[in-house]
Amino acid sequence: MAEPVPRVGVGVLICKGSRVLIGRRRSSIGDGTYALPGGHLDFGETWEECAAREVMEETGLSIVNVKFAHVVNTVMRDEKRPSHYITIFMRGELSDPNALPENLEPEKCDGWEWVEWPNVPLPVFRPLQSLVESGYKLS
Ligand code: 8DG
Ligand code: MG
Ligand code: MG
Repeated sequence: MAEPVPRVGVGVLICKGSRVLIGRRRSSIGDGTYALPGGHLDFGETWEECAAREVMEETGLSIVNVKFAHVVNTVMRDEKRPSHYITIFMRGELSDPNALPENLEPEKCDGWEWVEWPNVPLPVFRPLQSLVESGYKLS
């Protein structure tokens, strides 16, 4: 098998006042942990495009004012699939403040909920834990 390489993940803080959208992962990486909507950066994509696309694919929500928030480097050797991610965290707001999230990929996520940042339920997905520990503030 080819030597594994670091990959780029994009995690999205969908900000609704002081709350963000969180879901429990169903995946070979971080299974059962709480994470932000997001996914892999596709070839040729901007970070903003990737953030908006993944949020739409996973929640059906449209986001605006998408901006860079933070970046972390995470080596996860102890996962079912050992991996190394550079995670670009982006932030955005709902284009319709009354829109409700849908769980459009139920095989990958148990469901979405709004939580008060930075009080993410445990256990937290490692890259998101690093974001919390960085002291990142929404405002
Ligand atoms: P894709 O392969 O369809 O692009 O993505 P996905 O099916 O949505 O995969 P994902 O597991 O949600 O995201 C891809 C990888 O991105 C994931 O295996 C690990 C990495 N990743 C981070 N941080 C975050 C995060 O905060 N949220 C999400 N969803 N993924 C993240 O490194
Ligand atoms: Mg996805
Ligand atoms: Mg995803």
